[in-house]
Amino acid sequence: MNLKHTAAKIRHTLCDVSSKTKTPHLGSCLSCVDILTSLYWQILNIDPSNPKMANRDYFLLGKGHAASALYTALAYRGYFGVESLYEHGQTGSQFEEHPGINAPSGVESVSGSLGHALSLATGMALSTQLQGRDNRFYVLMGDGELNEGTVWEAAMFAAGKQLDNLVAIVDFNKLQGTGESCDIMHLEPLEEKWRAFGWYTIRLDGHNIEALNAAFEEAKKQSQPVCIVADTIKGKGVSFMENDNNWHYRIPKAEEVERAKEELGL
Ligand SMILES: Cc1ncc(C[n+]2csc(CCOP(=O)(O)OP(=O)(O)O)c2C)c(N)n1
Repeated sequence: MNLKHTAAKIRHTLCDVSSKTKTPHLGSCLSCVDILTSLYWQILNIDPSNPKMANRDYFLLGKGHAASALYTALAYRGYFGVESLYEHGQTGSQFEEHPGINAPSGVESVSGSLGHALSLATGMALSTQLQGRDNRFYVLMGDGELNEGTVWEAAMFAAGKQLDNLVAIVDFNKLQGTGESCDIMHLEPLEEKWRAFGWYTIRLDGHNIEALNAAFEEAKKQSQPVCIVADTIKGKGVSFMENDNNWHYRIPKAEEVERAKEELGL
């Protein structure tokens, strides 16, 4: 399977859905598509026809404002039809702008208030270990999300409990809603911070799907929690959106979606 093509299709659908449903956070979504593609197509032990499979792996989206990226990956992975993505953000829809309690099949947790997913996953990972089960837990956080103190409380706890079934991924696109992440909070040296908290760390290009696949396999061999610091580009894949933080909120016009489609080679 050509995962680069899968990622390109997801990116185009994200642009189209944002344009047609008038929903924001497109730059945030495009940033994490390759991470989701690696996880959902290569790494996670999941079965879209049996979404509650007892021994499944869990993905928790910390940066809940990128819900559309998760919904779109789930749709292409077969959890529901791609056409339902166009209900995104509409009144009464399951596809809320941040995943809610009625979220569609495959969504494992509510999110939107940044900084809670790692705590949630830490509790789930510990409970799973205590029951002698082998589910694994993957949490995707934005770099701005790391401003939240709850993240570091969970980081300390997870390492103390040697949760070797827990992987945190930081979508390190260097931007957040209102500016540059390292200006707003002193994040670097980021890997060293996670290591000091007792985590095994890997740093990589978050748009290199092969490198992501290899890193997630490496993570499975560790006897402590793993943090993957993924260098990414907000708006990745569409030249006029890349590193332009206006696309945290901006909605593309139909002609911009067409330009994006061409650039994505579709
Ligand atoms: C607790 C909390 N505070 C503030 C917000 C508002 N908010 C939504 S997105 C965002 C920026 C997030 O930046 P980052 O985590 O770096 O994600 P990116 O969109 O850059 O990928 C903020 C502050 C929120 N959702 N939750």
